[in-house]
Amino acid sequence: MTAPIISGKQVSEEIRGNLRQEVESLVKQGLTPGLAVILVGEDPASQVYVRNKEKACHDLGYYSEVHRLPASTSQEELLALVEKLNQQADIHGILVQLPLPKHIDEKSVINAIAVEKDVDGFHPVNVGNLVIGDDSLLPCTPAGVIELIKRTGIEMSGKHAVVIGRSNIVGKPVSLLLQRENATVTMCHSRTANMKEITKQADILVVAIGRANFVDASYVKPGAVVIDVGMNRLDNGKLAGDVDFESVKEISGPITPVPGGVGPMTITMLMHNTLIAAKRLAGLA
Ligand code: L34
Repeated sequence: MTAPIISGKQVSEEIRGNLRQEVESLVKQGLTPGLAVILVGEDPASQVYVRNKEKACHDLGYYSEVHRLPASTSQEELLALVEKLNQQADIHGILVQLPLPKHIDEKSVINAIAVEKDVDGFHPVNVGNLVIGDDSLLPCTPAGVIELIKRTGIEMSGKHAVVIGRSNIVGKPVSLLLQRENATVTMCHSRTANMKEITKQADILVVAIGRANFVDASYVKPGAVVIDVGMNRLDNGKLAGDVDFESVKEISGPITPVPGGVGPMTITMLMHNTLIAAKRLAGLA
C-alpha cells in the first residue's frame, strides 16, 4: 500500500490564508509587516528561495525589500546594511540568505541582526531562548516541520522521533522542538554507527543530512511518519530530497514530498515570524 502524502504546499496555503486576514486587519490599524531579505552573490538555488520569499510577501500584503548584492560585497558593507535595516522603522524582519560567500564571516553577520528582527531565529539570543524553552523567534524550517506534523493530525507526545542531521539550522533545533512536543528524541548524524538499527525504531523520522536519496526503505519502520528536509539539486537539474521517496512511500506512513513538502512551510513560517516581530515591535503582542 502506498502511504498518504503530506502536502506542505496545501498546509502552507491554509496558514497563509489566516496570515493574509490578520495582516489585512493590521494594515487597517496602520501596521504593515515589513521584511528585508539580503542576498549576496548569485547562487541559483538561493535566488529561487529568495524569489519565493518575495512572492509570499507580495501575496500576503507585507512590505518587502530585497537587497541583491554582488558576490564581491565586503563584510563591512554587509554589516552597514544590516545596521541600517536594524534602525529602519518599516522593517520588522531581517533575513540574510545563507550560504554567504567565503570571505564573509556568517557568525558576525548573524550576530549583527537585531534580536527582535531576527526572523530566522539564528541569533544566539534566540537560539538560547529556544534551548531553555523561553519565548523566541523559532528557526523557520524546524518550526515548519513541527507545524506540518501538528496540522496533519499526527500525535508527537510519547512517540520516538529520530532526527538524522545535527546542523544548527535544522537538526539541533528540530530535535529541541520535537522534545518540547513530548516526543522521545534520538539524534543521528554522519558518524552514527548502525544508523539503520536506530532509524528503524522511529515512529517519526526527520531527515536533514543533506545527501540526495540517502534514506531508502531499509531505514524505515513500516508505518513510520517520514519528514524530508533535504533540498538537493541533481546534475540533471532536478530537485531531490534526502529520502528516496519512491521506495520509502511503499512501506512508510504519511510522508512529505520534495518539492512541495517542507520547503513551502519554511517560507510560511518566515511570514509567521515577521508578523509576530511586527506586532511585538509595535507593542501589539
Ligand atoms: N538565512 N538562509 C536563511 N534562512 C533560511 O530559511 C534559509 N533556507 C535554506 C537555505 N538558506 C537559508 C531557506 O529559505 C533553505 N531554504 C528554502 C526556502 C524555500 C524553499 C526551499 C528551501 C522552497 O521554496 N522550496 C520549494 C521548491 C523550490 C525549487 O523549485 O527549487 C519546495 O517546494 O520545496
